[in-house]
Amino acid sequence: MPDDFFNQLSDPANFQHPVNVTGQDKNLLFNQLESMLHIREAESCLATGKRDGFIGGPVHLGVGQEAVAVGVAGSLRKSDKVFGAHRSHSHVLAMGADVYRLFAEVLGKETGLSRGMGGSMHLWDKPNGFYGAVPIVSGTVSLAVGAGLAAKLQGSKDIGVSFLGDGAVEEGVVHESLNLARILNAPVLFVVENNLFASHMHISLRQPKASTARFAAANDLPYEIVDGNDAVAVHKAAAKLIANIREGRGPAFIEAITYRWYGHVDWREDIDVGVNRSSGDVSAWRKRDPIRRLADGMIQAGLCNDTFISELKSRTQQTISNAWQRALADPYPSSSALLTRVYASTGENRG
Ligand SMILES: Cc1ncc(C[n+]2csc(CCOP(=O)(O)OP(=O)(O)O)c2C)c(N)n1
Ligand SMILES: [Mg+2]
Repeated sequence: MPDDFFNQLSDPANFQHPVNVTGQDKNLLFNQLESMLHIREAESCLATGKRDGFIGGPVHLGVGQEAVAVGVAGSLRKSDKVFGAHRSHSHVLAMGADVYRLFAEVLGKETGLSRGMGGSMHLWDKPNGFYGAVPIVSGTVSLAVGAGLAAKLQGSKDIGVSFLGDGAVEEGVVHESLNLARILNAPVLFVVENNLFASHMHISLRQPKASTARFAAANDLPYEIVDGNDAVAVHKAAAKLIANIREGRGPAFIEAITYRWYGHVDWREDIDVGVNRSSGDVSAWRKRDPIRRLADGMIQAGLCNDTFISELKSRTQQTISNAWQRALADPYPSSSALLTRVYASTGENRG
């Protein structure tokens, strides 16, 4: 029963066990572990950078949710068209973006992914298949349908991917997008990161039922509900659905149940402003850490040991620290840059 499984997954006392890695490709597991650590350390660096006053704009951190982006990205190509939203550092990094350019963007530097014009919520990295994150909740969902449809009309096997939140699903355009994708058989994967909150409000105060997969069923899309803190579970669901989409069988939907460790925006936990967010829940969810769980699963399977994990962590921290220092030293865009790339008519300055 989907609702029963959802209810088990949304209780943080469950699913704290090591990830089952039996039968999984070894290289894929190491890649997943490295990628999640990379994202975790990058976002931890941004949390500190924001707290210490280096970052001007808001920063929406997805610490705790890394397995969703990494689990899906393992089955994507750079020619696919991936869209995110306001909490998309994990999505762009999982697709292979240079963390230095992400940092430069968040700092408003001219070397940033969007040339310093957008900040944390306007990320763009076309060479790695990331077609955009925007702060307008649900604003990119229909674009992913259009991009998937364009790929289909061009005869490629590429797909559109929409990462969206449980709050975004409350916008009408999501339901129109699901319907249109299905009726046109557009190659699109919808990935709902259901972290149980939209801003500060728990889903039980917003929806009669907490699982968003019922909207996939209502629009006749195949769907999977997965443990969003288990990279292998996300990978298995994504690999299966993406293979079907590439075969021309139309759109599909994943609902990944997860939780963000920080509050809605910036580095605080937001216990006091969260409606139904308690410190007990946050600490229970921290025990369902997707990185620790994959590491434990790999150690249990004899693939690595604790020394390997701590060395990998130190190496990753060094990479992140170097990228941050380099981005900090970069210049801001000049004032004349405000007028370039406003119109796209000439083809000049694109890219
Ligand atoms: C159209 C629109 N409405 C409201 C907001 C304000 N807002 C920003 S994030 C957010 C909550 C989004 O929740 P969800 O989609 O679950 O994503 P999460 O923050 O949990 O990752 C809201 C309401 C917005 N940016 N855009
Ligand atoms: Mg949410």
